[in-house]
Amino acid sequence: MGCLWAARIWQQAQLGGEQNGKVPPVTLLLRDESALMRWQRVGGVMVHTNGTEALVPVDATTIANYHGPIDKLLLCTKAQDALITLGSVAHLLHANSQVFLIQNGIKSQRAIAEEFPALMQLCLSTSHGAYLLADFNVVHAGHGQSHLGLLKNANLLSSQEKLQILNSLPTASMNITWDPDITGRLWTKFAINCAINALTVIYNCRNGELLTRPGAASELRELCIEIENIMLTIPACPQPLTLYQKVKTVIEATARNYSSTLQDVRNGRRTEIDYFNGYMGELAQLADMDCPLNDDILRRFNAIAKHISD
Ligand code: KPL
Repeated sequence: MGCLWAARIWQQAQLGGEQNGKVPPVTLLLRDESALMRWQRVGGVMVHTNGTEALVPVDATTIANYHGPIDKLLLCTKAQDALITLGSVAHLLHANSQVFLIQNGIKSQRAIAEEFPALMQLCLSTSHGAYLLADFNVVHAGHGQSHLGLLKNANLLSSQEKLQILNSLPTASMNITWDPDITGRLWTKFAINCAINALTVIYNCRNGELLTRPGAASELRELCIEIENIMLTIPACPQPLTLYQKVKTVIEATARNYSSTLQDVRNGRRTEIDYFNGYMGELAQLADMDCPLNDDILRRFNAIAKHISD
């Protein structure tokens, strides 16, 4: 996702720059020298879209070598790395910096809001599909939609300011619209991920098969009921959530896809399960509720995927 967004922002900046004679810099902040060497071999980000490819000469450096300041930061880490990564560049931000968070779930966004209360925290929720063919070679697979909004103080910005923010982003290529209730959207998406992702690993199947395999289909229904009850304790979550209907719609739209969590497990990558069903368990506990099916699903998931540590 980081490669795709960096390339699309660079292309957008180029268009804007052509109009006003000034191209704002876009820099990929990489975690270490070895990532930087891999980027140097490509010389930017190669974007593959609909059978065509284009080398987008996005600049890059390591976090350690970047001295800022950062006006806009798009944080493209997994949920579990978001807070610590933000902490590692926080000294480069200033009072008017805008931080865009694109993580799955909502736990990491809430943790960041608590740790950095003064930060302008914009959250992005996107259904664009992207995967890496090789280092810095990204396929923009499914063209979806992106929603952007403020996690806290939703009314903080004027219409003019929202427009300015949207105009600084690749609104057309990433299909971005402003969402006045991004928090509700993130809670809903979180609940949907909790219903789908772990089950696709347990049944080792495409999203669509969760509706057709008898065992999976009944567990999915029961899990949705359990999750919906927990979500009733979250005032910021839209009520009624009608989770099963929403999950069914998403599954039908992505029937041939493998969930991001199953892809992570198959590729030996760390998953975000602690930020999905793990967090759901924490929320149940906070509300003094039991969630036996979610607990059982976590246990079965971990038996399959616990060996993965990175
Ligand atoms: O967001 C997804 C994911 O895979 O993480 C779903 C909604 C399950 C679509 O695949």
